[in-house]
Amino acid sequence: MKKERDILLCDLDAFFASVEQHDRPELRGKPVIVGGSPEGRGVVSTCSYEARKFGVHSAMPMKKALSLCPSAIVVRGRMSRYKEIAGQVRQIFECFTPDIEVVSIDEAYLAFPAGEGLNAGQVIHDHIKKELTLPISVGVSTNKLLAKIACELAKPDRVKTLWKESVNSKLWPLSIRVLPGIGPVTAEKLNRFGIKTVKDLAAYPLESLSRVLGNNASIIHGYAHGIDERSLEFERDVKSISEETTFSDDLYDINTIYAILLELSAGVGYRLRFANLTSRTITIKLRFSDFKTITRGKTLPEPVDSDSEIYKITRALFGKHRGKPPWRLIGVQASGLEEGGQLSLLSPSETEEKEKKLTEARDKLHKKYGSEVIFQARRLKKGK
Ligand code: TTP
Ligand code: MG
Repeated sequence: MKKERDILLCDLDAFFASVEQHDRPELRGKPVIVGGSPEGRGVVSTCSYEARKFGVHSAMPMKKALSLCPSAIVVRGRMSRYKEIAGQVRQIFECFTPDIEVVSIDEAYLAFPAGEGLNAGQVIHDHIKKELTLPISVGVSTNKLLAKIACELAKPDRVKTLWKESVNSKLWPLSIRVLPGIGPVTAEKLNRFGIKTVKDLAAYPLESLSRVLGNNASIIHGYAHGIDERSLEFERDVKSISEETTFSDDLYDINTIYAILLELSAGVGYRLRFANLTSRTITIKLRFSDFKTITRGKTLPEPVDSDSEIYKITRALFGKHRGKPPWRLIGVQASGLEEGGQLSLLSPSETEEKEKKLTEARDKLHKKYGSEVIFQARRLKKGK
């Protein structure tokens, strides 16, 4: 039998916007939108809760956002800063448990022994408020689904539980859209059968539901009853680690691509080392403006985990397969994972020197190009 554990979902509130408000006190209490420029095809990455009152939300065209909230202050994204803070948040999580599944840049599931979840959630919440002065919401339950929904109910800046016993009173009144796997299209389909709330879905016979939802019906029906068998995927169990970035505008500049590749490589490298893994196959993913998407990989004689090695490979792969600009998305994936760190053929001082140079190069590129690139997609993706 599976061991009962408490599961927490920790998700920072209005993450990019909160970091901007943290770093620039004059933005606090104001509607702040992080995203691309209103000219062109800029979209909202996220916005502060003050802006959400006006109906602004992620992925909305910036033009529309500003027509809803003309007083909003628009800030271009600073991905390296958000990543830095995400790293600090993760370090805090690591102080409390090694069992962490990172879902996205600002969201992670944490597991605790049964009965300890609520206390852990409160302590983590308070710790992040105190150490980083950032708002975070924490959902506590015994599975991922209920922890996630508890977190939605907790937002902003609180800790909430949603135990199985409260499914009828707290989950059932909600829209079916809260359930994973139910996007706008599926919701619309279900609405046509009179299924609007989670309660409607829970009461709907599974057999009939299968005719509408196919193979996913029993899992989603289970969700409607608060049942979720998904286990946490710790980095030590995953088969690949990847990060990718979609640009809000088509990107033509090759140096910006190099800067992004460097950052993605460093992100993947960090996560490999964090999980004490090395990778034998490094792959890049490229999407062109016509949405054609390619992946090209290289399998290595010796596995790697260092930022500089990964960057070198991705840069060479990009050079060979870059095709015709502009580009819409770029991603880096490490697969062929093996336990244990990379054996360095260099002496420690040589390695240090190499890493130092790399960091300097990264900082230089950032200064020059960083602010021109708006990251609109969820950046941290876990491969399967
Ligand atoms: P989310 O956690 O989905 O959103 P959020 O933290 O801004 O707000 P909430 O309080 O609802 O959690 O995403 C985390 C960050 O990822 C967000 O701050 C910006 C970025 N992001 C985008 O760039 N584009 C998107 O479409 C979404 C959803 C997020
Ligand atoms: Mg968030």
